[in-house]
Amino acid sequence: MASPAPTDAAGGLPVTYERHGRIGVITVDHPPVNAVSQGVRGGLVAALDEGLADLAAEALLLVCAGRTFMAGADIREFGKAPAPPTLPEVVAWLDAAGKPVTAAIHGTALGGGLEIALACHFRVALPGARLGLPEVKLGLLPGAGGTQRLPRLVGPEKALDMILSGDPVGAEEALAIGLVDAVEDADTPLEAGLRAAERLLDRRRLAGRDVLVPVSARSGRITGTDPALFARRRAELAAKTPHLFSPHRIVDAVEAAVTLPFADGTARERALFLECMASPQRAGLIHAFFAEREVAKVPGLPTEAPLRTIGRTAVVGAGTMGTGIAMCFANAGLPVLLQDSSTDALARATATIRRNYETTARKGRLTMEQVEGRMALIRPTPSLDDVAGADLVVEAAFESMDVKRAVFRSLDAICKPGAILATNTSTLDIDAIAQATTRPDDVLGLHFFSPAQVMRLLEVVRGAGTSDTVLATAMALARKIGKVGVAVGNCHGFVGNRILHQRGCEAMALVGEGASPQQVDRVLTEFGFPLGHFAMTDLAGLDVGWRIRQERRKAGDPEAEAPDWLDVLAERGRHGQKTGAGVYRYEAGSRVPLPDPEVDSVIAEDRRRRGITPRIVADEDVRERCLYVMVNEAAKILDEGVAARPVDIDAIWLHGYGFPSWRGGLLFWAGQEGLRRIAAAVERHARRTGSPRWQPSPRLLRWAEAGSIPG
Ligand code: T1G
Repeated sequence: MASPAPTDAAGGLPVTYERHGRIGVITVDHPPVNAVSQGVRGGLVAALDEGLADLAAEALLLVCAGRTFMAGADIREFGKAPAPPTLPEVVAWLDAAGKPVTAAIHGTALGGGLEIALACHFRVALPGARLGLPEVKLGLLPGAGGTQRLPRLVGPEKALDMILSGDPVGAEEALAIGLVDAVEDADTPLEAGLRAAERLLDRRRLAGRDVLVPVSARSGRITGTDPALFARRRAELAAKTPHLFSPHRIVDAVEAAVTLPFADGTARERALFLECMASPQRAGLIHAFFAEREVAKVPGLPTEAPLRTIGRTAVVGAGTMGTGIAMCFANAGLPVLLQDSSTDALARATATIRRNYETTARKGRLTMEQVEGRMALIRPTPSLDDVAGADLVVEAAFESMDVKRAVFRSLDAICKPGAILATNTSTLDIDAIAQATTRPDDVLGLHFFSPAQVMRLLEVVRGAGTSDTVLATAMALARKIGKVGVAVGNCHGFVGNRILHQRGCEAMALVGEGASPQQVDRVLTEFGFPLGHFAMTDLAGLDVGWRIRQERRKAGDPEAEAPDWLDVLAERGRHGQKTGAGVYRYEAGSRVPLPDPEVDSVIAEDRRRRGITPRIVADEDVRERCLYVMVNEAAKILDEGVAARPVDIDAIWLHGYGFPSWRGGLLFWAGQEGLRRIAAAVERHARRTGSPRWQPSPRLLRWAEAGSIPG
C-alpha cells in the first residue's frame, strides 16, 4: 500500500522511518498525545511499507516521541466522514507484516493506540506505562480489533473487565496478564524497544508470543470459555447501567471472539462499533470529554497572564467544607494550615481526615506511608495569625455575610501582600466580601462542592475587582488539585446553585400541586441523575437551604421565599441524612431514602394552609418543568454574562451535580431535546404562571429560532 508520506497540520511528518542496525524504527510524533489522526494513519502505512521494503531491516520497532504512546483515535475526527486509511486498515496491514514488529510503550497506550500495539507481534512496556481501552467512556467500543485480540491475549473475562471499565492497567499487571511480553527499564522507549527487538531476533522468535489463551487451530476461535460468562455480564449491566448503550455491545463483541472465527468476529465488532458511533450517547460523552478541557481556557484571559506562586495554603474554618478543602490541597502535595478558633473543631476535623485517608488506604488506593505523608502536610492551628505567610487562604466559615466580612477584614490585616484571599461561599456576594478588604484585586470565590475532596467541580468566581493574575492563578490551581475549574461571574448562587434553585422551586411547586417528593426524584433518576432533587437535598442538609432562606429574609431580599414545608421539616430537626431524617427517613447506617408518613402529613398540611386541592401530576410534567426551567435559567445566565459559554454550564452540571455524562451536559442535551420544543413550553408556563422564572430568556428564543446553540 505505497502512499506518499503525509504531513501533519504543521507540515511536519507525524511518522518517520529510520533504521538502527538491523532494526527498522517507525516513530510517531504527533503532539500532544500522539492521537491517531488521518495523518498518523497514513504515515504509519507509509513507514511500514518502507520498513518492509528495507532489506537490511530484519525486524521493525514502533515507538512514539513525546510524553506518551498513541492515546487512541483522534476524537476530533469523530462525526466526520472517515478518511482512509481507517484504523482497522492500519491494524490489518500491521497484522499481515512479513517481519516481526515490536511496540515499545511508554506513557499511556489507549484505545486505538493499544489496538495498534495489539496488532504488533510483541509489546514491551516501560515502567510506569499504562495500557487500556477506554472507549466505553466515550460511548463506544474498541473498533480496531481490540475486542478480538485482547481476549486472545488475556482471556475473555479479563478482557471484559478492562473494556467495560475502560480503566487502564499498569505495566507490571500488563505483563502478568499477558498483555505485554516484557517490562523494559530504559531512558527512552527507543532504547527499550531496540533492546527487546534485538533479543527477539537473537532468539529467532519471529512468531507472536505463546498465546496464553487456548484458541482452536481450525477455527481460530477461543475455546474453553465458561458459556455463562456473557449472561452474567449482561445481568450485571442490566442492574447497574441499563440506560447505557455501548456496554451491552461490548459484551456482544467479546462474545463474538469466543463464538466466531477471527475474521467473522472482527466484522461483528465493526458493525457493533458503527452502531455505537451513531448513538446520541457517543455524541454526549465526547462533548463531555472536550468540555472538561475547554473550560480551562477562559475567554478574554490572556494565556500568558503571569501566575502567582502557590506554595503554602491555608483554610479558615474546620467544618465539613474546610476539612474537605484542606484534603484537596494535601492530596496535591501542598502544605495547608487548617485554622479554627475551636480546638474541638480542629480535633474533629483531624480525626475525620485521618479516617477518610485510612478508608482510602483500606481500599488499596493509598499506602499507609502516603496517608502519613498527607496528614503531615495538614497543620491544624487555632491562631488566625498563623496564616500570615500563606500564598492562598480559603475562607470556609459559617455562611453568613457578617461572619465572612469579619474574617476578610482580619485576613486583610494579617496576610502578606500578594496573598490570594478566597471565599468558599456558595451564594453570597463576592464583591461585598471583597469590600471588607483593601485588596479586592486579590479576592475571589473558590466554590467547592461537598464533599470537597470528592466532587471535581470548582466554580472560580470572579469579583468586580479580581485581577487577571489572580483568576489565572486560581484556574491553574484548580488543575493542580485535580478539579474542573470553571470561571464564573458574581451573582446569587453563581451558576450551578442558581440553576439548581430554579429546579428546586419547580420541584416544590410540583409537590405543592400534588406530586410526591418520591415521584419528582424518580423522574429525575430515570433521566439519569444519580440522586433525585429531594434526596440530594437530604444529602446536602435541609438546614443549609433553611439558613440561606433565613438570611435572605433577614436581609429583606424581595425574592426570598416564604417559609415552606421544607422549613417545617428543618425546624423539627429533620436535617437530612446527617440526622437520619429529612424529606426521607434513613435506617441506621443506611443512605437509602425511605418515604416517611410524617413528611406526607407536613406536605398535606402545607397544601391545606395554601388552599390547594392536590391533583394527579404526570411524570412528563415533572420532567418538562424541572429540566426546562434549568435550560431557561442557563440561557439567562449567558444573557447576563455570568457564564461565558454554554460549555461552561455543561461542565458545571456534569461535574458538580451529576448531570448524566452520556447526555453531554444541560445545554448539549437541550440541543438534542429540541430548542423549539423547550422554548414553546417555557412560553406556555410563563403564560400559565406569570412567574419570573418562566419568563423566556431572549437567548433561548434565539436558539429556538436558529435551531441550535452556538458554541
Ligand atoms: N484525540 C484527540 N485529542 C485528544 C485525545 C484524542 N484521543 N486525547 C487527548 N486529546 C487532547 C485533549 O483534548 C487536550 O487537548 C490534549 O490532548 C491533552 O489532553 C477506534 C474509537 C491521553 C490520558 O479515550 O484520556 O481510540 O485541551 O489535557 O491530562 O478503538 O487525554 O490541549 O487542546 O487530557 O495528560 C480512545 C482520551 C479514543 C483517550 C492524557 N482514547 N485522552 O491526559 O492531557 S477512541 C481515549 C485521555 C478510540 C478506537 C477508538 C487523556 C490522556 P487541548 P489532556 P492529560
